[in-house]
Amino acid sequence: MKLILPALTEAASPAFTRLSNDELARGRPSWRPIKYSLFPPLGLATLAAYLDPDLEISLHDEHVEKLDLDDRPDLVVIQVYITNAYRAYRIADHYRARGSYVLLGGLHVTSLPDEAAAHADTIFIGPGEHTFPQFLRDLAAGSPQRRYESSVRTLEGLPPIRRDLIQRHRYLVPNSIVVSRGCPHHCSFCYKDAFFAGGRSFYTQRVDDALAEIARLPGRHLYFLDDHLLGNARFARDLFRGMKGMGRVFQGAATVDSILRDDLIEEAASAGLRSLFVGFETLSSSGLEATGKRQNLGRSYAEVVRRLDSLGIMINGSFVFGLDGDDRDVFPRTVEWAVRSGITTATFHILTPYPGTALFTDMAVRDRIETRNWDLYDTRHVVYRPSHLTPRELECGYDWAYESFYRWSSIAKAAWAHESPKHRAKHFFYSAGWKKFEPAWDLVIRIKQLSQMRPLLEAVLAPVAGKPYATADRRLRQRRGIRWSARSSSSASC
Ligand code: B12
Ligand code: SF4
Repeated sequence: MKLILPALTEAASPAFTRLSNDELARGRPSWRPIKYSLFPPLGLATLAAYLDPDLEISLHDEHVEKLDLDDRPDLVVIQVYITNAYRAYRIADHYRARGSYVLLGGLHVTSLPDEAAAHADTIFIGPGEHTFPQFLRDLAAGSPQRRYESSVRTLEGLPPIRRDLIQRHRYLVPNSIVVSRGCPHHCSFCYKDAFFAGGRSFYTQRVDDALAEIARLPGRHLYFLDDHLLGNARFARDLFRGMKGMGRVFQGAATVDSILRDDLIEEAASAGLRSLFVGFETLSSSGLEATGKRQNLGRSYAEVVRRLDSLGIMINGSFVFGLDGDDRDVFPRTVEWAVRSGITTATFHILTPYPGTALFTDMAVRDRIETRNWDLYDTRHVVYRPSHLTPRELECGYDWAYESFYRWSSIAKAAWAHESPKHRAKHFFYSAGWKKFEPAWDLVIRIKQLSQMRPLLEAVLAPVAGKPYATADRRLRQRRGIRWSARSSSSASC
């Protein structure tokens, strides 16, 4: 049995570039090996847990290794994202021609089941935690179905993820983990509502199970890939309290409103949260309104930054360009704000209407979808007709935003926005390390020494002279009405 995460076209054939001459002339940022050597295929390792442990199973991630396609496995399980869809279909066709039974599942299969069905013996719609074991039972009984749709949604009683199948040394962050699925919000551009249609769209593990999974992970560093780690406040609070004292440093993602709400973020900081992906998306309220991102409306982004900063939590800000109100000013306005605010790293996206989303349906009705070449749905290309920008202006503005945000002078300026020299230094090294040393990362990946870089990552994520712990715990105590004093701090369990 073989489980495969195919790579997107660009990664599978680096020698071949799909950039047009115009793009090449503009020196568009291209394939970044380090981005694809971050996380292992967690979804497939999750599914592998349902297989008989005595079976011969192999798990392959084409982003980090060359696939051997000369074998003839009985069963091939392939995960399909939008940008790897064509590659996934080619691999599926190849194995079916060799007599293997091929399963396709994942986000893109869920969005476009009929497209995927042409390349598979069986397809899976939605999360696989219940449909995959059902399929295995049907297969054993000799009656596998052509199509399975997930409707039962729970993470209770999951078998432990088969992390033994993951080649840890190939990843900078092998300890990726998800303790919930989905999100309580409904942004019109997000994959979430389509993927979780037909059942619950936000649910968590039991806290004890999540803590047990964390305890199984070696090392200190964790990356929570949950869409919204603070989405269920009670669950998150119990999780963070359980994590206190585990000595972890971790990264995750959360929304603007959840950062400002009560003291959950302090709990997270004192459990070890050191960097957070925050969906700011746009500085325009009409843009937020139009995309259904109401949880950001009327919230002070400056206060979000100030709060995270005071806890020593670095910020990876996410921003989308090409919303209907966006004109040429959106690029300098956004970058200027991000640099001035001291955002540590920025992820810019060109608005991308994924099939299945409300955004896609709306654009299709208005005949604004310009291409259905899924390779281009990578948030770097314009695939629809923007309203106040030409596609070229949008792509150039996006490239300019990256170039401008990660210029040395901008990194220095953003780092300088923090109060303490240590925080400034940490910002500077993290941001520069991520974007300014591409050839060095490539070399480390080529010589298979990525795991040697993990202690460095942990060091950068270490608290700034214990400040975040102290600040977070002091605030928690103040909120709970406990007087803070030097004596109580030395005897406290925190
Ligand atoms: C980590 C991550 C990455 C990582 C690596 C992915 C990896 N190694 O798995 C990196 C940084 C490389 C990455 C890159 C990109 N990503 Co990404 N990424 C994610 C993220 C945050 C987590 C994925 C994850 O591990 N989820 C947890 C596991 C448990 O769930 P899962 O993988 O979906 O697997 C479950 C089901 O899908 C299903 N399943 C999957 N395959 C199969 C197969 C079978 C047979 C069955 C039965 C079931 C099944 O069962 C699994 C268990 O429930 C998701 C957001 C999210 N919450 O999922 C975005 C996400 C998947 N990424 C997205 C995008 C757009 C991209 C990029 C194109 C864009 C960009 N600008 O970076 C690139 C290209 C990706 C590619 N290879 O083609 C979109 C996908 C949209 C879509 N409709 O496909 C998402 C949803 C983000 C978003 N909110 O828009 N990504
Ligand atoms: S808050 Fe994030 S994960 Fe949730 S629906 Fe909006 S974009 Fe998707």
